[in-house]
Amino acid sequence: MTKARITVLATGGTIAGIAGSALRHDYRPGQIDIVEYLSRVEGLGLEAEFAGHQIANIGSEDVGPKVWAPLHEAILTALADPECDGVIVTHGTDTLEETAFLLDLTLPCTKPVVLVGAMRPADAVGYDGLRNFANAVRVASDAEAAGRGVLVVMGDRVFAARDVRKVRTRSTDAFRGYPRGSIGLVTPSALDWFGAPWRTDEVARFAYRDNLPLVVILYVHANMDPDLARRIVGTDQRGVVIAGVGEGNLPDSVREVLIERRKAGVAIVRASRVDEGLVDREPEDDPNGFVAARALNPQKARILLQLLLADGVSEPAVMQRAFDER
Ligand code: DAS
Repeated sequence: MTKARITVLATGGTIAGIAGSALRHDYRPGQIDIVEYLSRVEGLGLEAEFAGHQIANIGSEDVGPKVWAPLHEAILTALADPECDGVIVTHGTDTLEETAFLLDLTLPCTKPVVLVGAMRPADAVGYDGLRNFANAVRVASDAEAAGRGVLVVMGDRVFAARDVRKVRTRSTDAFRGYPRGSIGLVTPSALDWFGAPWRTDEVARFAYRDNLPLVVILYVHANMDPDLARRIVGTDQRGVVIAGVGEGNLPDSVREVLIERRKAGVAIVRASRVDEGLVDREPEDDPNGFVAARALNPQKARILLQLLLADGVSEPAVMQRAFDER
């Protein structure tokens, strides 16, 4: 069997982290470089050849355009390389869903692109990083993985980037997919897909840009002071994502502030602070000019809104179509 040729792009995180003792909980992310990491992988006997590149070596709480720009460029180079069958990105788990979704929206769906992390550092009892990586290799080596957008492999599951989110702070089973759940199950020796690819050979939905427009997330809570909303939502940002209560609800007094801001040209998207928070349009959205985030959580809704604004989209109806897309 010919070995798959996988490009591995390392950004840091717990998967490359070291605690210094198998019994310690605290650890430092991004301590193992890609050369050392791939030397540890060699012992697993995986059916793949690796070309490793170090993009960064940091905790993902610090990931932003300084990582995204070289990462996006390196993935495009790998996708264009006939000697590359698939791409794996090793990444911290804290903002993994945001990097995965940004890439999902700004890359073509021609070859597998898989993000993977770990919940325990490399010297922990029960380190999950090698298993997650071996699973990611199985997915990135499978031609059936293309045409599904960017994928995330964690805890023996395969998630679509649009669906995945971190739901636990401390568990090797920390990720869920919503609304689709996982789109496949994977172990180092088996891979089962649920359903066929749905974006085969699709071009990138948006251009990648470094300087995305400023969009804030407004977290709604009981007894919220409308003046707080007025202070947070100035007119210097181009958009606001509301992490609303329930199905994207907010106090009338705060809604009035946001209607004012909408009239001043600020784009308003209603999402939910609820984990599996589906937010559909409500009748008032039309006159208010608001957009419903549908199944996207606030942090992902923010990324999609930034890309729409960067593309010059201002009409709520056009924005809504992008939020309705799968
Ligand atoms: N260190 C955090 C991060 O880099 C957690 C992790 O990697 O899992 O996201």
